Amino acid sequence: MQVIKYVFQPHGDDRGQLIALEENKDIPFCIKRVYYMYDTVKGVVRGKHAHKSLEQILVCIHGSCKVLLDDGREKKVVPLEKPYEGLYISNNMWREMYDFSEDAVLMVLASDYYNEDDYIRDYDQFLSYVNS
Ligand code: T46
Repeated sequence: MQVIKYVFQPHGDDRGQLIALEENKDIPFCIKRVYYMYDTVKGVVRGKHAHKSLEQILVCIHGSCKVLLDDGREKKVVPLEKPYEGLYISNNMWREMYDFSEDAVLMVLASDYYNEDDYIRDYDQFLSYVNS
């Protein structure tokens, strides 16, 4: 499995840092939705699903967390701890986000609107789906 992590170019000056993300340029798809999670309860595991067609980029803009990626054959753990790094998650990829620091803010840029029908929330169903 190839892990795709983008390193965004900050526009830094003597005031600090600024990162701009443009669709189809810094982000490899049209951004239809942005959401973020914060105040994540210690020990919690979020995600635990895959998407049939959604593509996303995860950026931990504050604090840190880990992301488990699973394509049905191989699993990889990717730490997210820099506000200038973005983890690309393709469709057909099981993901779990965990080990959130208390101050973590995880922002997600998504290629489509929220659609519950795009989710595969059962792991065995995911395995059948990707192996079919
Ligand atoms: C994903 C990972 C990285 C909405 O109403 N609109 C939205 O756009 C989203 C993402 C969620 N919701 C509602 C649905 C649930 O009632 O917010 C609640 C929590 O969503 P969920 O349990 O799906 O959150 P996570 O953290 O398990 O997963 C989310 C995304 O849903 C998912 O697409 O890939 O983050």
